[in-house]
Amino acid sequence: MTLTQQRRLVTALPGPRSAEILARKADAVASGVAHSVPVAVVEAGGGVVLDADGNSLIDLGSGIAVTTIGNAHPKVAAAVAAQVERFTHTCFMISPYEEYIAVAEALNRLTPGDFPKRSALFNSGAEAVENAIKIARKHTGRSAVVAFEHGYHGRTNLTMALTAKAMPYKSGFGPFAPEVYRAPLSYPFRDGLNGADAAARAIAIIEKQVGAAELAAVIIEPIPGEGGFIVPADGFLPAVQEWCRANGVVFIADEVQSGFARTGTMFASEQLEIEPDLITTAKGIAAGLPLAAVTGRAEIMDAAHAGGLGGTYGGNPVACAAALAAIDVFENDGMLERAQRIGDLLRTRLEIMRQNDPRIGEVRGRGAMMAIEFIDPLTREPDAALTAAVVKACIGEGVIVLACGTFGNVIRFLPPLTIPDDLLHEGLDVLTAALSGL
Ligand code: PLZ
Repeated sequence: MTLTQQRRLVTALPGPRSAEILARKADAVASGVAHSVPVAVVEAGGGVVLDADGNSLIDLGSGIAVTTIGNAHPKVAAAVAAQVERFTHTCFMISPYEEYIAVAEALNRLTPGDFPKRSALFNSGAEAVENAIKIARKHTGRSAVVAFEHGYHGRTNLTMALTAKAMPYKSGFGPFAPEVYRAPLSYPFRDGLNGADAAARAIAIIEKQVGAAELAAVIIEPIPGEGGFIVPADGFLPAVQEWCRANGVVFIADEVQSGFARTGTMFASEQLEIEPDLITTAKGIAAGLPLAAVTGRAEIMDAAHAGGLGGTYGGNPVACAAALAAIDVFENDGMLERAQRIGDLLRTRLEIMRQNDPRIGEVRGRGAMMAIEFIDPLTREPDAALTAAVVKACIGEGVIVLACGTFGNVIRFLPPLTIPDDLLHEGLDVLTAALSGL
């Protein structure tokens, strides 16, 4: 780690150099592509992000759960450099290479479920989700898909349809892909239901409004990311999965955000006691290079005809080299234990904050995927304005935190697992001070 691990503000944000670059952004980049931290990044690693003016910010977001093993990890940087020297692309559908196959083997081994598996590689989470649905439809010969309230699955046409929240993801971008239906999630803080009752509610709606005979797949994030880190009540996911099994419906877990050691196990599905038929992954898999995958039961994955799956860049050799290095770090450098330890630290600190401030309604999450939900203490109504103000104040003090949640009232913590404890504490100190000033 060459970057000094400290929070250091030498200018207000943005500093003059960042401001110059961001002015060019406003001129050159479509305004629909917004940003939340007013800096231009020049370097990042460990637990910090360095900007063009020399400001060093504490990173509690990992670029939305991507740089889980740390930014520019030396093993990843070395693997990428070596691969770029050998070859950068052949197109796996034209002339295959071992790196892709090794990533597929690793995914088949690491994902939950002791059954024969296959994988296919793509470029982004959305693309993986689209392909999981294609595969499920081909396997079942059915067309309908059920997604859940608070779900986020991407920004392409089919994945916009699967995503629950209209603003900013869908508004004005329709019409959306057909045959997508929505079921209620288990949201213990707001619905008070136990897992069995929440599952019965969802299944009743699926049976009445869609019908198992038409249903190809149910897709769900074990812990919804953009939707607010809502941990479903115990038993909810296993009951939904069991219903899928009994009805020949493909059960897809979208672990794009929750996968790869984030929650303290390699996949959140392990803790939530499910063995998905198919699992979608991306983000953490390649430590910042674009790579995504669908992994699952061999007989489902093999349903697509030869040539039915692919894409020019899917499983690009440079991204695969990064993934193999990252997977080595995940497996051999204590990442699961580190995620658990960060989870304990976050939960302890955030629970103290909650006890001292009734505007924090709940602390929830697993491992290094924790969140706090802000509410009006009298009505329990979501408080998006307070959330936005806290996020803005933290960023202004050099701590990158991300908001999320259907109601915009959740702050999520997704630190890189390489962040030193003292920086994590300092970030939470800044958060505590910001909140008490509002
Ligand atoms: N599935 C569960 O979390 C991406 C979205 C950021 P892509 N989440 C971050 C934004 O505002 O665009 C995500 C996810 C889950 C799918 C996706 C989509 O992954 O790699 O962004 O396509």
